[in-house]
Amino acid sequence: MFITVYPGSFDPVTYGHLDIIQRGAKVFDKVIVAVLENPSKQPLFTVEERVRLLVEVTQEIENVEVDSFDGLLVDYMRLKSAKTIIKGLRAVSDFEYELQMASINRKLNDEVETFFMMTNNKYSYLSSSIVKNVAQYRGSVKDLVPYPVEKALQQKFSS
Ligand code: COD
Repeated sequence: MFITVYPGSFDPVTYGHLDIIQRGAKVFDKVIVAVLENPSKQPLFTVEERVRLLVEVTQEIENVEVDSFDGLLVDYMRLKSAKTIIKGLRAVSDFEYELQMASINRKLNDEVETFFMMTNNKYSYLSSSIVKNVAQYRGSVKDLVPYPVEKALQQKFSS
């Protein structure tokens, strides 16, 4: 069975992420969407909230599992018996960072292979940060994130 891990912050999940998950699920037997629990970052959503939203928006894709992890990605992958990582690429700026990440992950475990999926042109400008920015100033995020995320953002910024 070909298990792949799609790691990220997903703070929150956007249509750009979801597109990568849907396409990844067509290529691999199982996609584990792994939310990083990063104590050095100050996320808008807790890890539990991010996992819950991901579960909700991926519930119709049979071979997708949502989980969270902390520490090194390669250690988490060993735990899950996964040998591949999928990442999304939007622009050249993503490439530099992702090349560095793929190289260090390979250095830490030379059996790990990173696969890159080009962004869907519709979502090439989309990031969680942009979504949070728009939502914070009460702009419409309807076309940027699934409905449960839109609602969760409204709740965050109204409280
Ligand atoms: N279209 C296509 N892809 C997209 C889009 C979009 N619109 N938006 C985001 N993506 C892709 C990103 O390129 C990325 O591949 C993925 O989706 C997740 O994005 P984010 O922004 O939610 O998550 P990141 O980039 O903050 O996640 C970073 C990781 C958690 C993957 C990374 O920090 C990590 O692996 N940390 C674990 C510690 C570790 O092992 N570090 C390596 C050794 S130092």
